[in-house]
Amino acid sequence: MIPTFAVVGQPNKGKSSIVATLAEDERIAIAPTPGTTRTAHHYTLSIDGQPQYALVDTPGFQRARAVLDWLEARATTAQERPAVVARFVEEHRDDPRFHDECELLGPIIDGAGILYVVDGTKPYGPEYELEMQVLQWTGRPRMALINLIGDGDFVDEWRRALDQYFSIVRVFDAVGADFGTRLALLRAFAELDEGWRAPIERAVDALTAERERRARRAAAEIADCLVACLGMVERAPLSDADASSTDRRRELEGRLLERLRDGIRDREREARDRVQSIYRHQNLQRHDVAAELLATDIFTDEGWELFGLSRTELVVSGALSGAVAGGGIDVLLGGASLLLGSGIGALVGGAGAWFGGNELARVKVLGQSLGGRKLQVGPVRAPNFPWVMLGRAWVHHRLVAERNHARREAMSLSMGEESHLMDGVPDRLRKDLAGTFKALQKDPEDGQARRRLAEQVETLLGVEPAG
Ligand SMILES: Nc1nc2c(ncn2[C@@H]2O[C@H](COP(=O)(O)OP(=O)(O)OP(=O)(O)O)[C@@H](O)[C@H]2O)c(=O)[nH]1
Ligand SMILES: [Mg+2]
Repeated sequence: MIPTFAVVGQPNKGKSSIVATLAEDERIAIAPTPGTTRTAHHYTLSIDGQPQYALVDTPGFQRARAVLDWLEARATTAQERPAVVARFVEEHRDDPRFHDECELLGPIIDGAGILYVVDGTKPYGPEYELEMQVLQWTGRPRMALINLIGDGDFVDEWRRALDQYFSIVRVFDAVGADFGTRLALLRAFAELDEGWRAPIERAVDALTAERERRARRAAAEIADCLVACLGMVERAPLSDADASSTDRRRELEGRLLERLRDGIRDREREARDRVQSIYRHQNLQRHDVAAELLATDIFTDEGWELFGLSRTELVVSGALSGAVAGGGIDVLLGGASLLLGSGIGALVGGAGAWFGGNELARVKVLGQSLGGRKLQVGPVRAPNFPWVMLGRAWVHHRLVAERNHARREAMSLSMGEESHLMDGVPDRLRKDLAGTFKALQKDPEDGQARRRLAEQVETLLGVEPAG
């Protein structure tokens, strides 16, 4: 049997939250109403298909006094106590009065360790003593977790009480705990029972290795998305009538540009979903954060200011030179600058933020022979474009990777007005990325540049964003 821990306590103390955090399961029901969990449920944390440990979510204690009375009326010596608890469960399986107690004691009798959860922001009281005694009667290894739900601080009095019944007492913030804190808690589990030491150590190693793998996979997804978006184009047949009327051609360009932007948005969304899946956060909401920056559309000045490079950074990293020196728009037919002043400013929400001239996307006319001509819009040429995409992906990854599975509100990003995300990127890495972006903007199929990008993104994911 893998190390298994039954998470028990009174209703609404964060038991399910602790299970969700440690089992990395975002589907477990967590709610502010007591009695959310009605039956005991096993959740196994597996890595690469290998079960590592299991948590049992249970309903809260309801009638500890009655249970204890029943137990005390039956056992005479300490060594008989666990058997008497087992008998209690056996005899009350179908008794609705003790439904919750049978659900929570069952897994313990079956061999689970006990994680007893209390809320350290509420005062200690004698009613808890009864359930601690019931747990003590089971004779199973047990640890107490002081969760912090509200604002009060009664941790010291809780500690004094819990120390009497539990070999290990820890403060553990179910919703706020980050990866390191979770590992520390797992290591404490290993101390509860000699038999759990080796499997828990294996689990800690597996989790650590898995975390590195996840970052690598996420970096690859982000790099793939960048490459796809840097090379993305939209094409449509260009009729003679379209070609000869400036208005009609501009209208077509506008439509294609809109399609290009949709394509980029979709591809970005797809990459976000994949990164969230890697971290088992498939259902984490992003759209509720509409007011928040991460949800801002990629094609806004605000997003570009925040996530991209500043003008100075663009120059210093060398990202600007080529694209801006090249300056104009690549028009193969007509010789006119199709995009300049053609309403693209309005389409993209102001050209100022693109930091590199007015050009957003390249416009080309392709193929003048048999198949007829085509108008092509894209790829996006603005020098800051890959930086904005990368900055957004970086922040999203950070939020997802750090996020604990008990936390259910939508993601939000708090960054100061003045903060500039990319300030946190080491100069060397920024220069390397600029070089790779330039290579990819020139040739999105450049295989070496693609590999370099995946590596550089992986390095970036390990950097703490500024702001
Ligand atoms: N701020 C904060 N809220 C928490 C924490 N842990 C739990 N909560 C909240 O407390 C409420 C109850 O959490 P649950 O995990 O459902 O509690 P439970 O003990 O499983 O409750 P029952 O299943 O009803 O017995 C939820 O609204 C949680 O979001 C915490 O560490 N910090
Ligand atoms: Mg619950």
